[in-house]
Amino acid sequence: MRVTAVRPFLFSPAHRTYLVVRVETDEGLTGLGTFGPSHHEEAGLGALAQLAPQLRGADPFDTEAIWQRLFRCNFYPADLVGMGVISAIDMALWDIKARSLNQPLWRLLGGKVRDHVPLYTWLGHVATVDEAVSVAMEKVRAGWRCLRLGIPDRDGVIDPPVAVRDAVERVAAVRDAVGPAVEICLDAHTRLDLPDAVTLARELEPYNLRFLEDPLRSENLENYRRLRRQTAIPLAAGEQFATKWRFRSVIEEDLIDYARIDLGNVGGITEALKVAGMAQTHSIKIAPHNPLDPLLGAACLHFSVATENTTLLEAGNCTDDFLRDVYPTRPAFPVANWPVPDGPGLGVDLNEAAIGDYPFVRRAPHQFRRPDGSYSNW
Ligand code: KDG
Ligand code: MG
Repeated sequence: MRVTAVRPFLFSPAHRTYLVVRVETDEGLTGLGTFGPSHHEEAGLGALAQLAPQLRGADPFDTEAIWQRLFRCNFYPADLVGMGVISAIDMALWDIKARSLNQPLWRLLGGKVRDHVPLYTWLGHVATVDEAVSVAMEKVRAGWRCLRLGIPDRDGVIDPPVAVRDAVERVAAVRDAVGPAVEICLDAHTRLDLPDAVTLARELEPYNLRFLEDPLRSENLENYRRLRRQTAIPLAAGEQFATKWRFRSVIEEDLIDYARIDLGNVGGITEALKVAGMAQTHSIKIAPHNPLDPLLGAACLHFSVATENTTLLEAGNCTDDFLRDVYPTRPAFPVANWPVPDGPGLGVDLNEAAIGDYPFVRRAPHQFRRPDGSYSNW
């Protein structure tokens, strides 16, 4: 079997833009993959145009050799955008491999190590403490057993001390409402600098969180070393990391407890498996980052079924009705625990005709400010 074409699809449903890749072969089998770096999709299209010719005539089973070639062919090591493209291609190649053997993808990754994959769900944008409690209770009544809150902005302004107080207040109220048995995570989304991250971590310790995610910007790992020395709260990071090399320090220095591997950013399934192995040597768990669509969700599901230290998966946008027209087939989505899927490959089909209903729209990314008008991570 040989690769004959790599076809990109850039489209913008209501809430965000997607870049999906279909790899085609001379045997009629095709595979799908999704580009992870949000708000970089147009750059991804360009990077894909440069990399795709490397794939023509390749054997889809040669995922390791193809990964090496795509990563090194342009001399300069691939950055986040390049790795987003390599991730999408890699996912599609694994999809083809599994489909050619008529097996679910997890079987090619070593088989299942669990009977289902525990999930956590977002509370979404909640404007007040009361709303956070009411949404949390709604989720618990629906059967969810792990909830994720965020660091609230106030009308697009992130004033760190205020955001920290607001976040702690919400966690305290939700913990009080749901009780000790329901797990809570908080995603600080890299919005804080070290002093505020230390305050947040320490003030959250009494609420027994599963983890505190992205407490700091990911460029300066020295701050993770300093934060780690000042709190016992479990830390999670990694959604912004492209390649195993970016994970090396946080794993080897035990700076995190959960690696938030994003299969659309890190370098696909091939690279994610390597990071999971690195993490296992430090008893670091994996909680794959899954914010995009049912296609990334399916890749995360198969990966989670087959990797021992993946103990929790972000539910993401994978409900059965989400972009049903674009993805008519996908693993059925549950509440709380995702069963092991049994369809061939990733188990996702793409309806190209439906994509035409969502023409690409260039949208400005979220713009958060500090009170003085300076720019904040969102
Ligand atoms: O894709 C960008 C955001 O949607 C994503 O980063 C959200 O941090 C996030 C998460 O953990 O899902
Ligand atoms: Mg996050």
